[in-house]
Formats: sequence, C-alpha cells, structure tokens
Amino acid sequence: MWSVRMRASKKENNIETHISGAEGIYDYSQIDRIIKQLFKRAFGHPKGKPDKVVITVEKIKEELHIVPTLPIKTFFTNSPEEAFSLIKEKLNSVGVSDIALLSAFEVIRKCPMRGATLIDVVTGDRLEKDKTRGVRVSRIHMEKGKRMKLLKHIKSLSSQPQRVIEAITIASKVASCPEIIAELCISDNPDYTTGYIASKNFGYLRITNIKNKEEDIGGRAFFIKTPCNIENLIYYIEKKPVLVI
Ligand code: PML
Repeated sequence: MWSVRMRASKKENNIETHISGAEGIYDYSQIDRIIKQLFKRAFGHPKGKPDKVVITVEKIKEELHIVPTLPIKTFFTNSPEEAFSLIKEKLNSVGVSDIALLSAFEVIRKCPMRGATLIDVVTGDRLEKDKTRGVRVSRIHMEKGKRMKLLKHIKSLSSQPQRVIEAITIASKVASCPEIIAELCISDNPDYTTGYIASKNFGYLRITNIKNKEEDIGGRAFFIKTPCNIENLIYYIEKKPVLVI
C-alpha cells in the first residue's frame, strides 16, 4: 500500500498560506488516477489558486492499523455561546477540566496553526514541542464502502460532505489513541461554522454555529491524559498508517 498526500499553498509577501490538503492510502494500481484527482483538487479550492503543490507518494512499510468510524450525531445550536455550553457539558463529562477547555479555545483563537495543539486534560498546559506547527494527523484513509454509506447520510446535513468525511476520518484516528480523551475542532474556513467535538465515549458530535460567520479563527485541540509519552503519541498521530472502517 502507498500513502498519497497533497498540500497546496501560496506565498504572498513572503508568507506561505495553506490552501488545501488531502490524502489517502491506496494500492499501487490506483496511484496514477489519485494523483490526477489531487492535482485537480489543488486548483479548485475557494481559498484561491496555489503557487506550490506538493504531492508525496510513499510506500507504507508498516501494517495498517484498523480503527472503527466514530458514530455521528449533529447538534443544532443557535450561537457560539450555546455551542460553548454544550461543549463544556460534554467535555466535562469525560474529564476535561474547565481550565483545559479555556486553554484550548485560547490557542485556537490566538495561535493559528496547521496542526493540533495538545492540551493536558487537567492542567490545561500545552504539551506539543513545536508550538507553531502543532501536530498533524496523517496516514489515514476511510474504507470506500464506509465512505459511500456516510456520504449518503451527510449529504442532507452539510453543504460540504467531503469536508465532513475527512474530519470524521481524522477524528476516528485521534479517538483511537488511548491517551487522547477528546478532541475539539473549529474549521478555519471563515464560511464554515459547524465544528465538532469527538471522543471514544460519545463519538463525533457535530455542532452548528460553533463560531460566527466570517470569523477567521480555527484549529484543533486534543485533550491528553498525563503522564504520557508525547513522542509515541505524536508518532501514532502523524506516522502510523490507519484505515478507518
Ligand atoms: C462537520 O461539519 O462535521 C465539521 C467539519 C469540520 C472540519 C474542519 C475543516 O476541515 O475545516
């Protein structure tokens, strides 16, 4: 099997902005077709045309780890305040302290990163070493049959079902990591105001109006039970090939 990953970006005033990214795990015979799809996708993003597209094709030498897709539920809230109360209730119920929750929101609001921040579930301390890059979930793929089934369900709930599938794939890998108690995600797309919280206890909970429209914030926070070996955790999240079924 092969990991195929695409990253598209644009440099303006010497600042590189991420435009889009996508990835999956494929048989050798599929690579040619997938590269064409990813290249097309890189140029079709509403954030604009990239001036750099990097496509990485890498042989997977480890056995694929299989994890189940988290069950999905959508909560319709009317405002970010209402969304926050729900998030607080659900995350408190799995052991995320108020201080950890506030710390996660502060990082997401003030420190835009491509990767996720790692937050100690009790103290709220940030645990990732690289605080500008964060931790990036990679080497993931959702099995085709499952993807098709979910697409049918999500089409009536979201204007961007592909985005939701990718988020569920990420959340399912993250939740399968024993030291990660829960995840909080707010999209960095100013027009996409549905976010989610996820955990192995309550599944993937989509939450509408998690932020106001046109708000230019977003990111992911993983709540970590300590003590834990952070290097092993980051290896699992970034490098371990995972098939979500
Ligand atoms: C959902 O609609 O389920 C939330 C998806 C959030 C994805 C984050 C992103 O890709 O911007």
